[in-house]
Amino acid sequence: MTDAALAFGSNLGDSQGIIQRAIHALDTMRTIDVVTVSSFYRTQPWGVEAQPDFINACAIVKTSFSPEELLTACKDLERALGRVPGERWGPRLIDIDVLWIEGVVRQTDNLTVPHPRMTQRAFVLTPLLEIAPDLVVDNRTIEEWVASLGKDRDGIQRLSRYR
Ligand code: PH2
Ligand code: MG
Ligand code: MG
Repeated sequence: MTDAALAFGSNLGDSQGIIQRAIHALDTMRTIDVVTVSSFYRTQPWGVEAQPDFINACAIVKTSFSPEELLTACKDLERALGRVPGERWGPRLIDIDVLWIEGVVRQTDNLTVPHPRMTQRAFVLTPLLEIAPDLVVDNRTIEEWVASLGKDRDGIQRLSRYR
């Protein structure tokens, strides 16, 4: 089993409920164990600003999937939960991103790991800081990446702890 970090985002519908369903569905798979889940955070939309606030969370999992299989499982689950194609950076029912996989650095058409924007995005780093502050990505810990964000973390609000 390999450690991996996943990010969840939603800004349509019952966002907390749908992220909970996504995490539960992943944990039910024989090939994935969910180890730790962050709190939910309310975050201001990045990229396209005229859209509802997002709910974001992160999880650490153990998986026997290959990187491509893990990505496919996440994309299939997004569809099963009702995600339909939409605008880039725009509103979405559920987004599940593969952030990091232990020992894996790769760039293919489908999958770039570590996620190319994870070290710049407060909505990813803030939940990840809660559950994996010492995780090293691109030679720096999550704690160090968070420190480099400065005031970009303003406007991020921690909501309830995951149950
Ligand atoms: N996801 C995006 C675009 N913008 N903004 C926030 N706050 N949270 C997200 O998860 C997010 C976003 C595309 O994946
Ligand atoms: Mg995303
Ligand atoms: Mg995505």
